[in-house]
Amino acid sequence: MMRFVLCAVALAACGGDSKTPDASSSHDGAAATVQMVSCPATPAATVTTSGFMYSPQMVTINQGQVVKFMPAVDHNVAPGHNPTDSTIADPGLNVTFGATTCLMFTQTGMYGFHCVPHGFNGTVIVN
Ligand SMILES: [Cu+2]
Repeated sequence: MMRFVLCAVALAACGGDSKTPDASSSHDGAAATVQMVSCPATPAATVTTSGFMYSPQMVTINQGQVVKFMPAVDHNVAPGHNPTDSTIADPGLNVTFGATTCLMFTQTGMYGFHCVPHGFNGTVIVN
């Protein structure tokens, strides 16, 4: 009887075929290192928009810290600078128009992002 129960549990654990959202399925095939997380009470930095720019346009944080993005309804956040430069265009660096989204940066580097309809840029430096 115990043996049967253990097998049933194992099957249940392995039987799920639900597809986990995977950033590696993005267009360039790169796995996202920037991850969406629940907003902490005190994020390391907050990026909003002011007119046609991010405010602030550049923030510096430490590895593993979280940036809270709050673009206005007519602006969004997409990976990389426009035009493309040497900043990291991480596929996880995405925020919908007007959405409040917290992103954790788990790797050091200089991450670029931009607003798609307007082309202005922002940068997160992760030390
Ligand atoms: Cu915009």
